[in-house]
Amino acid sequence: MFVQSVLSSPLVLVHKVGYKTSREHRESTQTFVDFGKLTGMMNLIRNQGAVLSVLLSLLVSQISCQDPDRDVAYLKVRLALLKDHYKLMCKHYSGLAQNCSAPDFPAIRCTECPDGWLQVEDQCFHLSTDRQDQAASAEECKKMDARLAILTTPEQHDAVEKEGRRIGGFYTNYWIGLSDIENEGEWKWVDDSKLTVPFWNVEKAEPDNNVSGGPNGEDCAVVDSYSRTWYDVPCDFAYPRICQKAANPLP
Ligand SMILES: [Ca+2]
Ligand SMILES: [Ca+2]
Repeated sequence: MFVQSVLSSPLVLVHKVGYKTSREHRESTQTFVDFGKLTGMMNLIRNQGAVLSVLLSLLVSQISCQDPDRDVAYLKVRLALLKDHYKLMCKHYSGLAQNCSAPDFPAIRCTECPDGWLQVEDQCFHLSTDRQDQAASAEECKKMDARLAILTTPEQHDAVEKEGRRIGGFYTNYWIGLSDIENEGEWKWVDDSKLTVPFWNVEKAEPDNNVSGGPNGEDCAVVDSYSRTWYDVPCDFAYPRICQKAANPLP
């Protein structure tokens, strides 16, 4: 596993120059921080959420094996080990960053999500399997100390939609925290911020406020787990949801 290869690789290179006395030894022994490896380590930590997500997927796919209980137990142990390695790398990296005086040393904030949540950078996402209307879905997210998802990057879409396809199959829509229920055509997120980076399905001419589902048109948005795009739909339709909250800083 490449995580282990990075862990075992030397992060600090000690370069020794010729010396005769212990003092000369101290003075001539120079410590160099290998920035290339640190950058690789930083990227690895950032990608850790994807690695853990893959392992979680394996946990499910392995159920079809000959001895599913044993294989799932094994993968859970592997997952726990990877999480421990992730924390160790973060601690190691933070220690090196504090001792390094380079002005452009890239800072990272190591975080983790609760079990069962998908981590994308510093955000946690949870996809439900039950279906409710948009208002009830928003309340369910609040019960989890979260809110309906605000999807703003392709990386977030890739991650949650891959997870959506895994647990829900193709063509499954999930509520996100976006609506134009206050003013038609003025789309706002649940935190009251305006929509600035849209992912509407423009090939289907979305959002179209179609009235075929009811006279109120379509004032709430779902993300399609197959096309990675959004549709506006009637808010009282029933769909599963994506909840989101910030990841917790590692202690
Ligand atoms: Ca509308
Ligand atoms: Ca529509």
